[in-house]
Amino acid sequence: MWHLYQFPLCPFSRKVRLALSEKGVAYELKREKPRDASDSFYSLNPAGRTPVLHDPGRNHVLIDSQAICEYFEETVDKAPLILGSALARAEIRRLVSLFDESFFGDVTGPLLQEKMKKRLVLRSSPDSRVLRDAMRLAHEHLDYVDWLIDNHRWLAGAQLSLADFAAAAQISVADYLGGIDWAGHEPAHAWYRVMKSRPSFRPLLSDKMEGIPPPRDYADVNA
Ligand SMILES: N[C@@H](CCC(=O)N[C@@H](CS)C(=O)NCC(=O)O)C(=O)O
Repeated sequence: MWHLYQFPLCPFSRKVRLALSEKGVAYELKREKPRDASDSFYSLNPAGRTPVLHDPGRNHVLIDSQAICEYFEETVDKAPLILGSALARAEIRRLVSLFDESFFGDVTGPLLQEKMKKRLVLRSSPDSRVLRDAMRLAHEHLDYVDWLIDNHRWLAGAQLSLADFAAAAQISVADYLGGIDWAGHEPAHAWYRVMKSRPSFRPLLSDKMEGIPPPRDYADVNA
């Protein structure tokens, strides 16, 4: 059985949880605090970052959400997530990287720093200027999601793909931290409601970070 080392608001671990669940791969969650992790976690990943997937029986270790998702894409036939022609697969990977890097760098990362790390680790107040900037940039990213959904059924085209799960994973963490305002983003909001109502999403929505309650509508699939 695979063990997934993660914490509830790690968007990259959420992306892996969604992909594993869609593909029907069984795993057990192991809670880890990046940068304040146990020695056994550092021995699996000296970089101290989540997610890490470990199969203790075979001593296989997979690190990095994209490497993990690609591994299961290559080894599990069920529910292909990087699919279609070479051109279509390149578009899926482009969008995954856009959300993993730009959305995380602009929105999820600053929100996690200001609303989670400062509260739980540094015991300081969030910087309202950083929060305002993150929310402004979230609107710009959601404008792009609106445009994609106005032009295709799913983010990367006609098929549900890893691009949708990578984006929804980032957005779900930003939403938990109060950084998403759906006003003016009806196409993106309708797409996100569909993502939220997938069975693979349910366990994520019920997961809580102690000391940081989510907004009232966060787990409501109709909200
Ligand atoms: N590219 C990596 C990013 C992983 C990452 O940044 N994880 C964060 C938690 S969400 C982390 O462990 N941060 C601690 C650190 O960078 O020291 C992936 O996709 O897995």
